[in-house]
Amino acid sequence: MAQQADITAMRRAVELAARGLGATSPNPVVGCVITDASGHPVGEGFHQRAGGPHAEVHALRAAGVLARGGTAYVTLEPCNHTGRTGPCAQALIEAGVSRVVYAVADPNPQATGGADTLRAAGIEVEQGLLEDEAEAGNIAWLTSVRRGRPFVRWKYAATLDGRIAAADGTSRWISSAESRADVHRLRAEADAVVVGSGTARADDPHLAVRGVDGAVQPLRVVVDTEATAVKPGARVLDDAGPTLIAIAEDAETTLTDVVRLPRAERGLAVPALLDALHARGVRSVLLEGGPTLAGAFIAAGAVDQVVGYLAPVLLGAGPAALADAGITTLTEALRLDVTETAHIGSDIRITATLKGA
Ligand code: AOF
Ligand code: ZN
Repeated sequence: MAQQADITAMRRAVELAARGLGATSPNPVVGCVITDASGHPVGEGFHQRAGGPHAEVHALRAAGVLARGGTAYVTLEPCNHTGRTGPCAQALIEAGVSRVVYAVADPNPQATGGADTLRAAGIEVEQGLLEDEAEAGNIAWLTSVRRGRPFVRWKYAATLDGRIAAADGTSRWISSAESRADVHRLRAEADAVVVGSGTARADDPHLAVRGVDGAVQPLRVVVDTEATAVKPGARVLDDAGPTLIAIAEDAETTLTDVVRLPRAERGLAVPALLDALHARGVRSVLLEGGPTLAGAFIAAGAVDQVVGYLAPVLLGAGPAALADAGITTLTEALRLDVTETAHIGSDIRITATLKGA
């Protein structure tokens, strides 16, 4: 069983890693804590931006000579490659640490192998401490590396009876101000925010991040198959951040920042859209609506995580959060695992992952 001191140090490393969320893409979030030979914390660090020093390097710099004979706690297996920075396994060996504890194995084929290098140098290496927490904290990057496509988080806000608008189409504001602020945090964590043509037409959404300090604006993506929903002057086309309009190969448009994609039975082919985003460096997508696009993503098996804001409001009529997901009978229902519930303002936020995702 892991010692309490090990757990405390790794929990801190997981906390540190989270500080990089939204700023490190296409690289992971990573945290590191170094303790000296008697177990006292002497250095910590986290990965702050892609191309910058890795978490281990920040922590080793802070620890200096006190790292000798100590332990390094890292949320991800130390890298073994010379990429934009040197191999962290080597840096740990040179610093003289005698033990390395890491939570999650590195799935990146270019960087993996750090554990073996450390062991070959006579360092005691342990894997798996707080693996679930570290995995959850780095889920977007880990999923994108393992699957070769962006991690997709589908977010919606609905009434307690599952409706996203009233029968007459009015929808502002179902969820509380706190939930809407929370969504800006989700946007800030994502590399791209995606909506469909129905949402673009009905709401003229801006999709930029507001109210999050130091936020990097995500790529705003509108799936506008027929190229009819986004008109010149639309708010999503302003200069608050980059924008990409995805349209069908044969659609006509005067807009310039478009990507042309093959059609699917209805709308655009979701895998082709994700490939196009991945090729642009997008590692995480926040899918914001509406129900038709969410249904297309679900039907394509392209949703990894669902974040639902449920407001204590009843409507009794009006569209549901999800439409046309290709499910007709209960045996086909998608069963999810709830990973978190939270009170956000007057609402309940439910986070769930698709089984097998
Ligand atoms: C990071 N930060 O703290 C750790 C990483 O692009 P590079 O050369 O910086 O290398 C990135 C790879 O290094 C990354 O995909 C991951 O496999 C490994 N570890 N990366 O950006 C870090 N520890
Ligand atoms: Zn490294």
